Amino acid sequence: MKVYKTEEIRNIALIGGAKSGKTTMAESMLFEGKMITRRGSIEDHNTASDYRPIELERENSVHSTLLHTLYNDKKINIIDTPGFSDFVGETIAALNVTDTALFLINGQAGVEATTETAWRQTVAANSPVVFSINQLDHHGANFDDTVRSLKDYFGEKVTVVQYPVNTGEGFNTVIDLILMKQLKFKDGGGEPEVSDIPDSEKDKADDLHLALVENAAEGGEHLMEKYFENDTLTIEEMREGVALGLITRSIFPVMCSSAKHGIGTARILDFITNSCPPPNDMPERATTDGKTYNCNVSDPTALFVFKTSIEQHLGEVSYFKVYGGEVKEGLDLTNPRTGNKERISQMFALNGKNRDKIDRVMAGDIATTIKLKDVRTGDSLMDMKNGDAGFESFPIPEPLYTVAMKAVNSSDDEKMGAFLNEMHKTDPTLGVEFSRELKQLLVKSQGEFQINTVKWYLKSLNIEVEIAIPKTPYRETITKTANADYRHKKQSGGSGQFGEVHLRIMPYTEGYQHPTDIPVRGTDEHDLPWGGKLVFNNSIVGGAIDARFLPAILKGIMERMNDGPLTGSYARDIVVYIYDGKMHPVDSNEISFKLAGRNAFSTAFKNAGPKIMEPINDVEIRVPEEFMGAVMTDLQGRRGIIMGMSADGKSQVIKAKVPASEMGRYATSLSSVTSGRGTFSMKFDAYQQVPSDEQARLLKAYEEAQEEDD
Ligand SMILES: Nc1nc2c(ncn2[C@@H]2O[C@H](COP(=O)(O)OP(=O)(O)OP(=O)(O)O)[C@@H](O)[C@H]2O)c(=O)[nH]1
Ligand SMILES: [Mg+2]
Repeated sequence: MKVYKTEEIRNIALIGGAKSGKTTMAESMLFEGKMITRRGSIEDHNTASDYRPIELERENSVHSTLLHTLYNDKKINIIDTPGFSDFVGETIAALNVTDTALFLINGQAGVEATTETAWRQTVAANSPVVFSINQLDHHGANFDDTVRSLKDYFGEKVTVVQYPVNTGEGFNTVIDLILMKQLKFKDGGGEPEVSDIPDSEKDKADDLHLALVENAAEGGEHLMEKYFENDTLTIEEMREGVALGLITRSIFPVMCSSAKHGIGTARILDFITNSCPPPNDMPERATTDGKTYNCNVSDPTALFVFKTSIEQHLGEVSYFKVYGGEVKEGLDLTNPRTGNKERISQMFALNGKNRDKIDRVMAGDIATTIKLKDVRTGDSLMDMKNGDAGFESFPIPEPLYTVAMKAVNSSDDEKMGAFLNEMHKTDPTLGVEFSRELKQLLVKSQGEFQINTVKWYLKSLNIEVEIAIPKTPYRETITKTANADYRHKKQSGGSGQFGEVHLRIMPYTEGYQHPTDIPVRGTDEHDLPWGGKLVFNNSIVGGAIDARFLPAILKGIMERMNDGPLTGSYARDIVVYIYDGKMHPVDSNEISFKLAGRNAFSTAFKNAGPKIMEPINDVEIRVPEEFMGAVMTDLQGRRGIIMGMSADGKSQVIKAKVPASEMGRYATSLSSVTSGRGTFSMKFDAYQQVPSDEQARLLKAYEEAQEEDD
């Protein structure tokens, strides 16, 4: 394969709503570029992009796929992403390394919930966006309505570049407002037949052309001047204006297509090569120590790994984009995260599962390599002559749906764990963690669909799993001061055990004051591994207890903090004063004081207004106006407190604080309450006391569980 120079490369992420036709469009693009000789389809299970068994079975994309095609002597790298919101991690990674998002809209459906999710990722990544309204061959397609809904949601910078003359069955003709020509495509694809705009379309074409010229002129001051001078722009000037406007997101061109019939594809590829920015026209990318790379071949070599997959016969495949210099087979680069050298062995250009071996990759290009020793998604490989830091990676979305997973057959546990860790490597949005506190294996995801994918893969390895809502990590604390003492005394045969501890506990708050009636001779502040503090004070007077027994007392108290007196959850935020006690000259030992400390603490705790605390999440929900009422009612049922509401475009944004224990299946409920239109994000905020009725319920449940254990 020819080596493509930076300016001959275009990097495109195919994004958009679920089932809008991205994979079919990728197929059509490969066909136009003669990368494949016949167009496969989703229904025939033979597309280049959806080749994995799970994708064939489900007839939708589950992973992103790297592909490329050739057009106008340019190499166009395409990352086809899945449209279901559960796989948003793939969209984020793809937008991070591509220079334009080709954003497909289903012409029958307009803006859908998954469209909005994808859009928000382009906002976060600041990506240039070109829309194509797809499926225009469908009898339900409506171009004008769809454009209106795009403008409603995404603003007036949405600019029509083409419109269809005939939609529905037989759709084949568009008016192109840059070329100011009519383009007629053959069913199956290929270059369109170009003709003058018929009289019947002239007025509409002129109006839309003017709107396009105005938006394109806004791309640059010099273009504005040209526009005022000549009342119009040339094709070249318009292309320049669109290219500039794309980068600053001041224009979002709208094209037309039927990916299934190959209609519009050739012109979209033409547009990409003419008006979409090459990698070196995009804003530079910074390393964590502030050096910048601009896809310049003469810079030191630098690449960023945005994806890892595991393929049969190949093992781990690392997908990378080159941000500086060039990468050649045999090159040694350093991974700043590990400090290790990594040698680049074989490299491949991909078209789904088809690989072309390549031996040079220039700045700006995207390719894959294998056999790296220890490189993960988000790592960089650098020529260390230029410093020692890698690139800032992309953000991983907070998990929205966490389940406790267990192998039905416990002998599969180890295999399941190993496989889940492997899945995490290839999909960082999938978190895997064994919670020692809850004694559960937690799998954190973006939704039920993603968890079902995990289950599908495990099943293919003959591992059946059970899934449950995870237990809630409650905390225990106190609300007032209490004293208690405990004497541990045992007389059995020869030597006995004796230890007596008097202690006071009070709630820890920032800037708390020591009491004035007892002295403080030493303070130990402990940050607890599960959050919060334990402050341990030596307030002993007159040598009532030897200082050498204090660590044992602390140990006893810590044991109880670990296994809280109310429900066995972790305790936190407590100040303890050991202010008196007794020793026995022979029988006192560490074990006695540990037990005395532990029991005195337990008694004091129960008298100190003990409270159960629960984790509260900050939740942000986006829904169309008409679902506000239903969503609010549902939130109240979850003990949610509404913190605010605001409008963002067509969506309403609700901010609320909701107990984590009430959010276990929220992804699924929100979807059913809003007919799939609602989306949300969620993040741990703080621990808060549970209401008293809830506390009574938890105490009772714990007591019953203890009795069962006995
Ligand atoms: N009529 C018509 N159907 C289309 C067109 N493009 C795609 N389809 C059909 O729409 C369905 C979804 O197509 P895909 O290409 O899988 O869509 P996608 O956007 O990749 O879907 P996900 O990756 O699952 O989000 C399939 O049944 C396609 O055959 C089109 O232009 N016209
Ligand atoms: Mg797809």
